[in-house]
Amino acid sequence: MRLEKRWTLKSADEQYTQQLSEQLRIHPALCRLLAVRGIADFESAKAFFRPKLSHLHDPFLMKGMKRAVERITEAIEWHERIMVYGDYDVDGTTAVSVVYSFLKKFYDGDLAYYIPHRYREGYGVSKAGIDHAHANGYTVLITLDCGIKSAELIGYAQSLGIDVIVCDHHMPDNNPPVAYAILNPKQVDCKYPYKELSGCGIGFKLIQALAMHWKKDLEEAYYFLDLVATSIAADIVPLDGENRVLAYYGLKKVNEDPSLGIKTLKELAGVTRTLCVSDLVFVIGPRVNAAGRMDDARKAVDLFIEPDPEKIIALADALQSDNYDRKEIDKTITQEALALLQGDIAGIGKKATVLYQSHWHKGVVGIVASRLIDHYYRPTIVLTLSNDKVTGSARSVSGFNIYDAIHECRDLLENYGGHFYAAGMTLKPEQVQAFTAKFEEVVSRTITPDMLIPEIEIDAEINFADIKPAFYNIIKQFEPFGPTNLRPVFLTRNVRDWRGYSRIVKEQHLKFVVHQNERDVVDGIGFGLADKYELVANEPFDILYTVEENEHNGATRLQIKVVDVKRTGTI
Ligand SMILES: [Mn+2]
Repeated sequence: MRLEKRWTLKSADEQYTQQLSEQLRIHPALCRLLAVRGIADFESAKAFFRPKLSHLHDPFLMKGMKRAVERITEAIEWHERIMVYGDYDVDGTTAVSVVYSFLKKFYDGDLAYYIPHRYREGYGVSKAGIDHAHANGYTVLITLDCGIKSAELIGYAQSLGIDVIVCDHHMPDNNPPVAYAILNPKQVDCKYPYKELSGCGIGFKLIQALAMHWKKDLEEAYYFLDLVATSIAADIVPLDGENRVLAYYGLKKVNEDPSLGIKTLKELAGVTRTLCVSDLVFVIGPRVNAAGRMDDARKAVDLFIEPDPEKIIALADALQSDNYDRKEIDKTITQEALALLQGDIAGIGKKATVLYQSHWHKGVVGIVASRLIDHYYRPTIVLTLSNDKVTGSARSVSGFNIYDAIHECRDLLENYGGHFYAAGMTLKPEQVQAFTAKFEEVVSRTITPDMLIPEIEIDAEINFADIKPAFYNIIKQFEPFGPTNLRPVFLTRNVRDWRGYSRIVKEQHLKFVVHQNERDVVDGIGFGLADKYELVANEPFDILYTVEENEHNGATRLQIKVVDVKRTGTI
């Protein structure tokens, strides 16, 4: 079943579009794309199209940076024991790898890293971790991608004589920890000009500051940009501002001179093409994450900090096999979940999905929740049993704040946390039924009907005649694509099949050969669009697509990747 989608045109400042057209003298649709991305004039367009490492902000603009750098420098001078502590996901493990490896280059004293176990210790700073640091004489603890919400535990560490440097990008609440230093641009009194760094991005700013303070070549820090780019992709942070520069140079490193860990993962995955942001999300990310989901995330860090190529191959193999297990489990649970939903007659018309099975694997419930939304487009929670507690993950649909909805059910929960689009919770098994009913009640009361229809956002309307190499060459310069800078989606109205050439391929897909005004024939592919064949073959329609380059027999040519079609006159 394919869900009908609503089409909306992204808003753009008309004055920006106008000004850019005059200054850049490129196609007005391209100026609109820039305006949609908040770019107003020639100078900002130039910075966007030509990212430079010199555009990176001064790390010392970040509150706490000077104090953090001085404390680490002192720790090295006095040969103190330093521990780098991070979360078990891609962002956390890359952050730990970057900061640990950088320090290792300049410090031959005691340096260790610590990743909490996903199931035994859970997310964030753990008491077991602090006790371990204290028992072994560590006096400086650098937390990465976590810490800002662990006021109590960080207070405990400080009371044991450990100086804690928190590097986190999560939103601080009104009970921030009293740490030795806190690096987090989302603190209200932090003047740092860019707020959307990943956790590993904050770790990068720390090593950039250390390199500056120690008068080292900045290349020593830039060396780690492949891991920083991986964290940006996997943590789904915006791809604008400083993240765009980091991702741009990080991808360059991934493709031209990757660290051995990334290179080996890429080879094992059998990928030979030039990697883009979505490859970091779908090829590298899952393999790094699989370690923590299936077993122990320390394998991921070891892969990135290990100098011995043979050991790297063994570690990458282990991640590859964890990822294989993860995929199998993910597939089985998704099938079971879909079968439950299909069999649930009483569930028809519900505004939310809540599913619970005690035997489901805790490591994949979030992934499964996302997959269910592709079939049943509504806020979704998938629950399982772990250590006598019910625990689960929530994923939302565009525009609906799932964290707020869960917060409204707090009297039935033991614990919960998260963001607008994703959250997690634990509850007692006997509360599952009440929670399911309450969540449905809250969602049906607060969600608007249009939020339950998947949306496709359009960047600009163009004619087929506009699709030319010069036009495409500029689109290419919008890369890397990612959140806030997605591959542009174009609308062309009133097109028709060309001489009956459009056809269904492999039962599910639709091969398009279409024209506008009896000329400008364009071809392309629409994955999963076979059910639109009757419309496409017989009637005029409006079409949404991205423009792609296709290599065939050594020649490259442009074609379109069709996202959706609707009968002309219906939008
Ligand atoms: Mn993170």
